[in-house]
Amino acid sequence: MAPAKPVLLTGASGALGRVLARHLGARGWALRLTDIAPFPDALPPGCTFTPADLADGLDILRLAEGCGTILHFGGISVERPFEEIVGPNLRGLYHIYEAARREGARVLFASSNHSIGFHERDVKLDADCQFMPDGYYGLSKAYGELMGRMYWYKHGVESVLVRIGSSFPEVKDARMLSTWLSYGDLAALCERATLAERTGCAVIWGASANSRGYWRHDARESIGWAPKDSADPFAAQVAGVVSDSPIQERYQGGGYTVMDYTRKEPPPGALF
Ligand code: 15L
Repeated sequence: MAPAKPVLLTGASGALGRVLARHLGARGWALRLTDIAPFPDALPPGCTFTPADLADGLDILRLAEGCGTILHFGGISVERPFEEIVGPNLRGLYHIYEAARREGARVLFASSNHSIGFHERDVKLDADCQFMPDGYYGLSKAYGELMGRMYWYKHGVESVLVRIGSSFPEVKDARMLSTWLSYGDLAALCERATLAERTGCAVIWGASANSRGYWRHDARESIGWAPKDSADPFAAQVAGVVSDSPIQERYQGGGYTVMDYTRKEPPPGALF
């Protein structure tokens, strides 16, 4: 089933954007694809691509005109210095939410597990857990989730805030046995987030049905999404693929926690 109104997909030229363009385009969705980089694939029928910079609020307003949902996968998707993050991920997100407010559109925000990356791996987290960003990138995702919440309470803009674990074609290391989100599960989640009658402001863990998962209790039932895949069959292959850093192996955010890490003594127990 295709949504009644066009859907704006930002970050369309990135790995996840391309997966979604292909999957949703094949279902006959009218997608407006955008990215700062050219779209490298053939355009699905009925879809358009318009290059745009998230820094340009007017361009984003124009692109969102008449759209019912914005699938926001644009911006910086890895840890970078603060000055590189601030434009696309903070100011750019403001442009997305202003466009959604003007159109009465829903936003699916591609948040990340790095908004909570400094939680320990042996703790099971619910969606209302404390933000514990593990870098400037994770901090921008926590900000994005809070922006979604503000626009919901203040302006009634609906959001589905998806804390994506690790969305790749395959499970590559032991951590991903907990964090993996298959492309199929990601695409189904975006479908449900768009088609659900109401979402309010929903936080959902973007992970497949991994028995070693770190996360539980979120709003998935309210939008009718349940993951079908699991990292479990990869266990024998990747269980031994771990780093030699006790910090990296201690926290859910893995490798991001040790980037530019300068703390001398490991924190005793919980960090707060
Ligand atoms: C993310 O948020 C990144 O976008 C992705 O490249 C992976 O690093 C992923 O997190 C992860 O934590 O595995």
